Parts: sequence; C-alpha cells; structure tokens
Amino acid sequence: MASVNIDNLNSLSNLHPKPENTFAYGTAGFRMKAELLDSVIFRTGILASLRSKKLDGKVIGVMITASHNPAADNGVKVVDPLGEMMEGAWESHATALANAPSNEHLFDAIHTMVSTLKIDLTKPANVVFGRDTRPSGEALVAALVDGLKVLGAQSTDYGILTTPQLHYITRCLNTAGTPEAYGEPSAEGYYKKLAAAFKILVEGKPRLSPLILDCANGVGAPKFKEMLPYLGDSFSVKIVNDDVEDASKLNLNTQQRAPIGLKTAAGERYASFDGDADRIVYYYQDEDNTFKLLDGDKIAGLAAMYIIDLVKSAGIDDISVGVVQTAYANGASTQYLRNTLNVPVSCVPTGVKHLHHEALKYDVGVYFEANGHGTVLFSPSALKTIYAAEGSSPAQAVAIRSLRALSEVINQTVGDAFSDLFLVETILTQRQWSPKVWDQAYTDLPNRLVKVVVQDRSIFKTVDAERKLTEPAGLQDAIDAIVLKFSHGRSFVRPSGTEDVVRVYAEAATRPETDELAFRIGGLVFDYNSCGSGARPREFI
Ligand code: 16G
Ligand code: MG
Repeated sequence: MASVNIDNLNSLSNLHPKPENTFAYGTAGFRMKAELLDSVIFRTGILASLRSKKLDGKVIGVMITASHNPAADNGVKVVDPLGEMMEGAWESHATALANAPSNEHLFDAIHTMVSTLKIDLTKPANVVFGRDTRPSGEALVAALVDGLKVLGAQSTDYGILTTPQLHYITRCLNTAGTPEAYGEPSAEGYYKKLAAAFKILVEGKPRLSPLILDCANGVGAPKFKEMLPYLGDSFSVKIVNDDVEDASKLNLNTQQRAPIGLKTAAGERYASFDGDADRIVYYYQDEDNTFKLLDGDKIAGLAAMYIIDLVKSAGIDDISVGVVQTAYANGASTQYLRNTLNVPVSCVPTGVKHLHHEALKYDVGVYFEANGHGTVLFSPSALKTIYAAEGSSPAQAVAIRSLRALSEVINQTVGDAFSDLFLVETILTQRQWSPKVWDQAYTDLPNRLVKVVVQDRSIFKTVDAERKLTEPAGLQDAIDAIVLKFSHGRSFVRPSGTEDVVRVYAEAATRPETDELAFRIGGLVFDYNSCGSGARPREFI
C-alpha cells in the first residue's frame, strides 16, 4: 500500500507546530481564537485530501469562517461532495488528526485512517476552499495550502465567499456534466442562478418597498453587492452595516433586538444576516414602537404555507410537505404548523446536520432553527413530478413554473441567508404582504434563554430531541414539577455544543411568567448537586 512521504510531512508540519491545546471538531467544525488554529487548519488540509481520496477524487470543500463569533475567532468546516456538511463519522478522524501531539503521531494517525477506512492513497484528491472577511483568514489559507501539499491534492482557492456559496460551488463541481448538474461553479454562476429564478417568481407583481438589509459587517455585504447587478430592477434594497474593513465591527448584533446603530421605523421591513451569511432573520417595528422579530420559525411557517398553496394550485396531489424544527421552536409556531397548516412536524436535536437529515425524509422538507438557519429541500422524486407536470389551466401552469423557480432559488445544499431572503421576498411580493401581515399567522409565546455556567457540562445527557434530561438523575423530575405550575409552560435544559455552558429555554403564557420560569430553572440547575460554577447569578430564583 502506498504511504505518506514522511520527509514531506515533517517539513510541512514543522511550519505549523501544534500548541498544547486540545481540539474538537464539533457541530460547526473547529472554532476558536484564530491564533490557535494554524496547526488545526494545516491538518484539516490533510483530512480534506483523505476524504477526497476516499470518495474517489470527488471535490471536497473547506470553508474558513467563524460565522457569528467575534472577529478575533476563526474556524474551519469541511463540506462533502453534494454540498452537505461532512459525514458525522469523520468528525472523530478530524479531531484525531488535530490532536496528534507530534509529527510522528500525526503520521500514525493518518495511517490509522488509511487502513481502517481503506483509503487508496494513489487516488487523486481535489479540494476547493474559501474564507470569510476575517483578517486572520489569509494566513490560515496559507496553512491549509501547506496541508493540501502533504498528499499532493489539486486545489482551487475561491477567495472570499459566503459559507453557502462554497457549499454551492462544491456541489456544482461534483455534478457538472450529469443530469443533476447544479449550476456554474463560481460566485457569478450562483448569482445568475438565484437571480434568474427570483425574476420568474416576482414577474408581473408590483415591487415591495426597499428591504433594509443589515449585513453584520461581514462577508454578506460585499457578496450581496456583487449580486445586485444580476437582479436588475426585480429587487430593491438598502444595505447597512457593510464595513468589512474594520474587523472590530463584525457581528456586533445582539439577540432579539435591532442591531446597534440601526434606527428602525414603523412601516419598514428589515433583515439581518450573520457573519458568514448562512443565517437570516427579519424584523419590523410596530406602530406602538415595539420591535417584532420574524425568526426562523416565522420563515418556516411562511414557506410551508406558501409551498402547500402552490402545490395545490399546481394541481399536484402527490407531494407531501413536512417541517423540521428543534426544541427551540416557539410552541406557537409548532401549533400553527400542526393545527392550522396541517403539516407533519418533526423535532430533532440542535445543529443543521440533524435538521437537514430529517428534512430529506419528506418530498418537500422545510427546515429551520429559530435562530435563522434553514432551507427547503426538494427530493429527487418531487423535482421529477414538478418538472413533468404540465397543468391543465393557465393558473396551474403559472403555479408549476413558480414551483420550479422556487426549487432553483432555494439553496439545496445548506441554509443560505441569500436564498432564504429571496424565498421570503418572493412570498411577500406574491401576496403583497407587509411584515406585519406575515407576523399575524400566529403570536409567539414569550420565551427566554438563560445560560448556566457549570463545572462540567458533559454530565448533562439528553433524549427526545434534547427535550428531556436523563442525567443528572432526578433533575428532569424537578424541572417538570416547576413547569407544571405555569400556564402554557415549557422548558428544557441542554448542554451547549459550542460553549462551556448549559442552556435553559423557557416559554409560558406571559412575559413575567416566562422570566420567572427561566430563572427558576436556571437556579435549579445551578444548585442541583452543586453543578454551578462561580457565583450564583443574582437573577436566578
Ligand atoms: C452551531 C450550529 C447551529 C446551532 C448552534 C447551537 C451549524 C452549522 N451550526 O452554530 O445550527 O444552532 O450551533 O449552539 O450546525 P449551542 O449548541 O451552543 O446552543
Ligand atoms: Mg453562520
């Protein structure tokens, strides 16, 4: 069996020494202070090469970004050939390579992978990569390029991109020349595809007022501007928070209110991207000056409502629509989906990969996390039906054309803030709805998130899509006993996958009850077997 050239590995690896830290490939890849990432990214280059060789030379994507984290952080994620997140089973291999304490251990870790996974090292390796606007990105790309040299991968640097653009390009490259060809593998190809579909979707409808779009001073700003010429007069937008030169401004947004420095006014429509443009939320200001958030749950409800209608109008009756949420979905949204729209709703653990996987089970699977990560997946058989349908009336033909365009405007690889924006804008334009009308579908129950700093979050074990704790023993019963006392009360506790904390979610009929519930459960967790760390937060009851 071929082996890795050890001298080549040693000389390259010596340029990227591993610090003492321990690394873990988690829900969103490796993510931490940028200065700690050099060796991790170098080794991710090796991992991506091995993944490509394992998949017979298929193109693997690597994205350097830390999404919504502060500018001083960075991170890296590996993208599988069809643009999905890397297969879960490989996360432990990524972690093993990242933690090998010396060059010799790294050599051994590579060979362990080669033998256990039966990787043929003589196969070609093809990798493409991109990065967001973080200043640390350039040096980290250099580390990645060195990593790619270890196994002689062919690679292409796509420069600065949004995360979903890199997912799109990866899929395009792997499907080129097949019946599933996904588009031209470039940012330009991406703009053309989305813009052409959006133009079809809003054809003949009066334009809405301009959308005020906050780009969090991240990569979404330059990329959305790049797209504008392709949209022509089909869409009008005013971009704010587009300063990518001053890194300190990246992701200054705060939760559940308008971004700092943005003065909102009644009658306007707003949206915010996160730092790598794979998440979006909408909002508006009510006449009585209250800030109203239209989150991922609201987008899922809007999308499901519209798609169900469109399928009906198209005269297609054998396509089932389903929605996937997490435990964080507002209880009122789940009720609306189940009871008003009559769609099946599944609940899965937090993290895009879980939602994506579940959504594949439906003909048309709408998935969104409340925090704005999400998309709509059309199964191959649904697409076949949609493309074969002819319609027996002009109205049916229009609906069929819209369904086809919808499947093009929505990124099928991963949640994408740009596509989700065009999805929402399509529906609002078709219906001529203001955000307020959209918001009237249902009223959110008040909800509250509380972080509890604990000594060891790994002692918290959940089941039932993170809605119930099995450990520490007895804690779930204590939570249930408190929740019972609150009207429309619901609360769950789960360890974070990205931070050293345990998160408490609570909702109840009124704001004061919600706050009380959240802080009571927070206090309960903090005190339980003395789990809490540091001073007991004063707001805990
Ligand atoms: C990651 C996930 C996101 C999830 C969040 C939860 C991806 C691409 N991102 O950012 O979907 O909502 O983690 O964080 O999967 P938590 O475990 O700290 O609550
Ligand atoms: Mg993101």
